Amino acid sequence: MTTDDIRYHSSHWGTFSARHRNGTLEITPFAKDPDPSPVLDNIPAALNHPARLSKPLIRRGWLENGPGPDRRRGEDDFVEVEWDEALDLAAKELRRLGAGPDQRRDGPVAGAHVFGGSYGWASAGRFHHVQSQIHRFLNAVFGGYVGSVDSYSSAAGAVILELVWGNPLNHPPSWREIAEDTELLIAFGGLALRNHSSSPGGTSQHVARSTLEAAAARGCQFVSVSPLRDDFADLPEVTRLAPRPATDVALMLGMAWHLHASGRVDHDYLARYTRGYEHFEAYLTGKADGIAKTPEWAAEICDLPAGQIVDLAERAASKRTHITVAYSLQRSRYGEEPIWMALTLAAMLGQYPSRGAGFSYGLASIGNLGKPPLDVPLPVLPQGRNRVDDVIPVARIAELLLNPGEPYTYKGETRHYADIRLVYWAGGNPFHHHQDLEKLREGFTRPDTVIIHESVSTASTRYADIIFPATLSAEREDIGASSRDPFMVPMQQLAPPRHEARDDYAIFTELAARLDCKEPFTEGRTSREWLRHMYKPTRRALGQRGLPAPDFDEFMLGEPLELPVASAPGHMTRFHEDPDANPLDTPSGKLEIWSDIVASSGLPGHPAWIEPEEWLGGELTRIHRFQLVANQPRGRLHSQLDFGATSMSLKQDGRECARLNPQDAARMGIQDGDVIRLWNQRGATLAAARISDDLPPCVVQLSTGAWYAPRDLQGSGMTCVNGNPNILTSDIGASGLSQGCAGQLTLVSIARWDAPLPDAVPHEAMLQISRRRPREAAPGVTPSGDA
Ligand code: PGD
Repeated sequence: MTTDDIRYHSSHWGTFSARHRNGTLEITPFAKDPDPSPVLDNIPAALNHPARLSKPLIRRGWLENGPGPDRRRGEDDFVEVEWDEALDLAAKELRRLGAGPDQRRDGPVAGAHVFGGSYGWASAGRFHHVQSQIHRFLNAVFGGYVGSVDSYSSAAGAVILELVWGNPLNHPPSWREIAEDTELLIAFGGLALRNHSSSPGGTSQHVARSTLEAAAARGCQFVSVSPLRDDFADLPEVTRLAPRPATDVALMLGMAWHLHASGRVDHDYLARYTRGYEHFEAYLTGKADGIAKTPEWAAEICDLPAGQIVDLAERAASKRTHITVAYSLQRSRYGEEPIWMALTLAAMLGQYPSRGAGFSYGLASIGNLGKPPLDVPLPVLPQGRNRVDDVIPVARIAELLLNPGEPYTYKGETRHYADIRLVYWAGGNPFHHHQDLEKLREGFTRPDTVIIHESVSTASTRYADIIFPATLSAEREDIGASSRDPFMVPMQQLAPPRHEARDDYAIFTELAARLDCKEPFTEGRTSREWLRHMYKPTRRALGQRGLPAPDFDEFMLGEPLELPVASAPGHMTRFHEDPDANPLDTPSGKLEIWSDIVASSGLPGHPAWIEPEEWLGGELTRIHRFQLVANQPRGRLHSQLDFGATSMSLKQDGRECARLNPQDAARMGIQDGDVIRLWNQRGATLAAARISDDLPPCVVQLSTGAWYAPRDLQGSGMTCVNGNPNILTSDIGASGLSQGCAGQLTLVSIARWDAPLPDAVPHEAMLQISRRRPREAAPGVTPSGDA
């Protein structure tokens, strides 16, 4: 690329153009993005960062002893090897586990012992999307794999809504309606702009801020219900309520009781569009359990004055009200309940059929939610057929590895965990995203072999046996597009691959060739031929609509291409027009305020307040007094590019910062900048204190994403010195219904760290890489037996 050569590219957190100037990559946000994300500034450091992986690596224990369960996984050093050797070794091991052309015929499938769920956000780009690549590869060589369903972002919410509202993807929220028609927007969990900044697959326009400003200019009022002030933009007309974390359901029940007691419930709406309200009403009034869910009852739980709860119910009933719930609320124990209860509250208000009123889920939690759907198909890489009929709820990975054959429940069914011999991961960072990381570490000792593709030495690579260095998205060309984003981006290559990194596609192709499965995996196409092939349906649809439809080469050399959006009314509008003709995709076809399936799962059959184990009103506060909010970071996406400029600017000496309230800090003698230890029964982490009025007493906030670096410190036990909160969070599912990630809220203790301070571990020092010992024995792939 020459100095003036400007190229386009896309990331989950924004579209941009780039050029090289004075030896660095200069990034310019897309001109049509009204509110670009500062996370873009993390990209330039990535290309040449010392944390980039330069050669394939093999864990020494695996190299010397062959595959098998091994407690040294995570402790061992790694040996650099040449590509051919690493590929030969990996292929030999895959073949030993059953991979090969035989798997393409009917019969037993070796993939039943392969975990390929491989959760993670990976990078933008429709072809190099590594989740699609890995699934296609495992289908081609193993006949399938044990997969995963739902996401860490939204499992409890998605599962409950699918049962009581229909697939949430069919009922997207609409920023436009909020800008134009909503009079009162109540946001449980706020509308955090830092979460809106990213969307899987890329986002070319960040519209939340301008939409909220437009709504405010029209007179719309906002209520943000969250312990964190910055969960909602700084706008006039924002009422901020900070109930105890995890008590939103009680607050909503108090509002519902007031609507009931003051005759404001719209029974016509309930009769026409919902099922089972009578069960909920019996619970609300106390007829069922002797406890009326009055505002006073709610106030005790939420630690808000009852008058504020009544006032909020009155405001909701007197204005065109839209109730939205953030994903964060359901990433907690019984996370299904706040989502279901908010939907029920909106139904009780009965305003749902009016434009701008009603209920939505995840409005700012994902950047593109709220934008209209596209009217043309997007490029897709087919994944092939998975003949293994076995998936886990995604957040049950540690249980899967630790408990083969054991039963668990999901959506009202009892299932059993598979026996996993191979874990193959690409595009995710489980030692960032999972809860109770010490338990996950134990789980990762169990398989015979763990293979990971990564661009950088994340914590997860330390728990692998074979690491293949992958290119960054900036080092390859692709097509950037996402189902609700109006621009399709030619992702032009910004730099050649660093060191010996290869594209995931190239790595899988080499392995497939060694396993005699190259043709089914590649179908004879190079990357560019795949892109050309995948582009065709979009181009054809554009042409059919009489819109500009550049050919593939023109597109790849051009600017982002604007795509048409659909204007047909959404399913909810049609349902409200005629619920019999356009039923919802639920068992009854209506909004279910009572669900037989939920009732059969062990949860109450209607939305209810269920006391979680770890909340500020519970017994455990006698031991751990602080509620940790482990939310999404503002300086990066999850753990990605943690070494980038924006992310590093928010750390102290390379360590993550935790915010706490001034009263708590004063009581414990903690000054801004002191290092504190946060701990509980599961582990400990060190973080730099930031004292802030933006959160209430007894709440501490430490975002996810610092690279996990556990050390066994004297007097502290297993302690992450970089500030990853997931050593503290609980690995219990949201409930036996959804088994969703419940990592958002945890009880912890805090104290100033006065012992000698260990340094944070730099990103480039996560792995111990050593040279091969002289005359090292040729590596074997004979299993070393159970350890
Ligand atoms: P990322 O940091 O995005 O986190 O978990 P996720 O695993 O998605 O990891 C993506 C990894 O893929 C990075 O390490 C990156 O380097 C790598 N990668 C990117 N592109 C490529 C590529 O092209 N090829 C290859 N081979 N690798 C690539 C996120 C998850 O964390 C999510 S979505 C949520 S919402 C959860 N949130 C919480 C939470 O709120 N609270 C807690 N306590 N825990 C959470 N964990 C979850």
